[in-house]
Amino acid sequence: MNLKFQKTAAIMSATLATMPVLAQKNNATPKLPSQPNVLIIYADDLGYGDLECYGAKNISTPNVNRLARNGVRFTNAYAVAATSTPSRYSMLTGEYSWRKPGTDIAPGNAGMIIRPEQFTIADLFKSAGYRTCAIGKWHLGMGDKTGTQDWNAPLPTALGDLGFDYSYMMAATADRVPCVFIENGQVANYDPSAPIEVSYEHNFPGEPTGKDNPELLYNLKPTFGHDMSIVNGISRIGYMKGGGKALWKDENIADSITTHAINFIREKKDQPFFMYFATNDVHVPRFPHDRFRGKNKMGLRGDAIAQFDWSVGQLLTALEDMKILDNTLIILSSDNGPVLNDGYDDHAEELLNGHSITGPLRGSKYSLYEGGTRVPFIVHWPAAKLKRGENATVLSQIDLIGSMAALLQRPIPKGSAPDSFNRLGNWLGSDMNNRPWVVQQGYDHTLAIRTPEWKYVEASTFPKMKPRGAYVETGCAPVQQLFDMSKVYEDKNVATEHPELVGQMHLLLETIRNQNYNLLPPEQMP
Ligand code: NG6
Ligand code: CA
Repeated sequence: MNLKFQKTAAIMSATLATMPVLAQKNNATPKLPSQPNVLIIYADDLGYGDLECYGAKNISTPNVNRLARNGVRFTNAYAVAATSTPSRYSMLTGEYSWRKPGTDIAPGNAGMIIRPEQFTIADLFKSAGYRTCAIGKWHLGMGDKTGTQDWNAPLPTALGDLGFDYSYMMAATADRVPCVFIENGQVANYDPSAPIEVSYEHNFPGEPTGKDNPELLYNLKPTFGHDMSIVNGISRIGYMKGGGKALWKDENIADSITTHAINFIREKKDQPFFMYFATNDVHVPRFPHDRFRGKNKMGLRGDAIAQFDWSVGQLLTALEDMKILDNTLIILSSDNGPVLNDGYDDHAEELLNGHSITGPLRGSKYSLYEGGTRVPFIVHWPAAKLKRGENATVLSQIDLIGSMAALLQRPIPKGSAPDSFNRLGNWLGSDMNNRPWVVQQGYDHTLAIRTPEWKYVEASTFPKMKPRGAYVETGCAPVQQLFDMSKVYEDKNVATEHPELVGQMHLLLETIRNQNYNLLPPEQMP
């Protein structure tokens, strides 16, 4: 790696960096069919080893297999962070979450973290004449200010202000209140006989909790945390009152979001659509519908993977029925790595039966090791005649906006999506040049950077094992770590053997952290 910053290169890159993404270094893209529908299928906590097409043996995922068989299946693709909120924030805005305070795991009453004035992926598609929608798990705040929402009225600001024409979302996660869907900024199926109140500070008088009323937990019990309000026989994080008919039933969430997604697609076939379909599967509480139960030997976590695969199949069938599958670009991935015990007694660990949730990778959700952010990533677009099969190109979800801007031939407003580059050729499998580096964010704000050959984890005082909740490796260490990426499992820190390389990787990370893309030598420019 050459990190001698040459002045001319710096000046050249400085000029490039101020231009819209379209004008930036553009990796080779083939001639493409115009105006494809774009469907992002975004699983929650689905691991690198959790799908049959990524080597899983105990579970069958025929619908995802079909996507992989007829598409490109990536083996070095990364979510930006090892947890949901920062990962989603980064992907939808093209700005690294670690630049923006307030992007850590959000409570269900968080105010909108992406602000209306920010440019999002949905704004981009809208500017190109697409119908846009978001369905499923949001986890990026709704309403103006944390804790001030009146859930009984239309929220003053919601996804409509971020470019989504239609939205049907859980405010946060299934393990956080409020346990209702928000449709276009209002509680769906609102029940006026049961006004909704939400607090992350105190319970409401007379309301049972998992802590005090474990006898009411007829569906799932917590293993840690998750012992506040009880909805559908499952205790959650946070307190809520009311909801009545609007409260979700966990076993129906996949059906509900899949139906809403298909309805949206069917509504108007003559205009292209962009859909962000973010599943609750396979996040906790894992409580899939009965018809997915007991068909694999991994218990509820396996059943949730089967349910995810079913949702994928339903979408494929609907697109096929409407004869639009051919010109729909589908990207399937996950927001972060997988985890076993994340707070509910679903026996995920005991029932593994030899399954590895991260395949050959070290670490898991919350970790800076590869299992935290290296995720399944499949691209499917029959009309574009992509080069099918396995593809080892290094990619990051941060480049979603930059790459879609190139696809749509639309500019990105100056100053927006500052960290997102056009890697469309990579994403479609036509350009095999790796992204020169990928930045990974762990549970805290410690960062790692991976080049195709090496991975550097900065020194951190954060504990080696996550101190609360899931007991997993954070990847943090008080010393700098360097791993040779030709060895898949990161078990040998070789930092002391390569001090010069450590220095270069550290400098590269600092250059990116300071957003000095203009100082990167051309070969390090994404
Ligand atoms: C943690 C929760 C965990 C999960 C996670 C968010 C506890 C003890 N643990 O704080 O269960 O909800 O947040 O997961 O409450 S994520 O995939 O949405 O980031
Ligand atoms: Ca997640």
